[in-house]
Amino acid sequence: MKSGLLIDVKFDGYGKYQSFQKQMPDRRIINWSDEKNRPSDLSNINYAIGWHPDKGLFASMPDLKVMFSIGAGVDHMLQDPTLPDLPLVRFVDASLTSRMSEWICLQCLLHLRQQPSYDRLQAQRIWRELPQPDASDLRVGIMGMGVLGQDAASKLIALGFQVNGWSRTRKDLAAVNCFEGSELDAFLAQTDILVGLLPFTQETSGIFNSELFTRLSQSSALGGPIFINAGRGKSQLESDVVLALQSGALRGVSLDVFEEEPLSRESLLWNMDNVIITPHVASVSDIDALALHIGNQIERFESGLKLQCLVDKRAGY
Ligand code: NDP
Ligand code: OXD
Repeated sequence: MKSGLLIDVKFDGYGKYQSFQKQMPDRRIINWSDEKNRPSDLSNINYAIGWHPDKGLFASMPDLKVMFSIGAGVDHMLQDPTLPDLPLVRFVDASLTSRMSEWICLQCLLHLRQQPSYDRLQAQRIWRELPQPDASDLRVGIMGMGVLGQDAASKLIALGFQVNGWSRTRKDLAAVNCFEGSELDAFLAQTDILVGLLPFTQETSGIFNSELFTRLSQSSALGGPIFINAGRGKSQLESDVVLALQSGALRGVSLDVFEEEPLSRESLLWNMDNVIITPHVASVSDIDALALHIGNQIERFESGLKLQCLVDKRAGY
């Protein structure tokens, strides 16, 4: 039996843990959420998977060599100040990427085609045609041009939108007007639909706020800027989002992520016009794909190859 892989994630259903055993039949798989069967001896466990791992757990594993995040984001994992100084691999996968692009394209199309307004009219049994701009009249600005941002950009372009991208380092992408960190002003001034696909770090904390919303283009064919966020909730100030919707600084919003999850039942956002809420499901990790990814990375590591999808812990993503 090969060294152990500890899973400190509460998956719903035993079958999800079985995916890892099927993928790695000769490895000892330890399900940490099965409290009754937790081993008391954590030696000879070289790998650990987490999302929001128990504080200090990974630090208490004497033979740990590589840590894995079950998601693309690693902010939860980096919250543990005792996290050992070991390689941290995040989840990058075709199914995760295309699911996110589906959600982003869906939200852009819902706002383009005024679906929230049609939903309200339908509820009142009113037959009324609303203005219908072309996708090509609208500039989608994506903040975060990593794996997910770049894929969403190419699919939005295929739908006819104009696409701008902003990231810490400038990208060179066909058909996307790319901006780097210091060019945020110019980027925002050319953005009608703002898409957040940023990781949560010290720099991105609260970045989507009133001051930023007022810098968005005021000449949108939709009558005002739209804000869409599927990155992390703590990058947005929800009280500012509400104020911006009330003042008209934002015309519509789609949010998949929130400062506190689940979103409080008291939040004003639930009942506001032109607000679409989904419960952090824009792109859920497929467990079979995750098990395959982790199995492949362990195989690479054990054959002396470089790990892929490594996190830069100092940058925070
Ligand atoms: P990547 O690491 O591939 O991309 C992150 C992008 O953000 C990069 O372009 C990076 O710039 C940019 N960035 C980071 N910090 C800054 C900054 N301070 N200023 C400007 N740009 C910055 O991540 P992914 O695309 O794979 O994922 C993005 C995020 O999406 C995840 O971290 C996670 O939070 C979220 N997510 C949400 C899901 C959901 O279901 N809602 C599902 C999956 C992910 P540069 O390229 O220069 O490094
Ligand atoms: C992720 C997420 O980071 O689902 O993968 O939020």
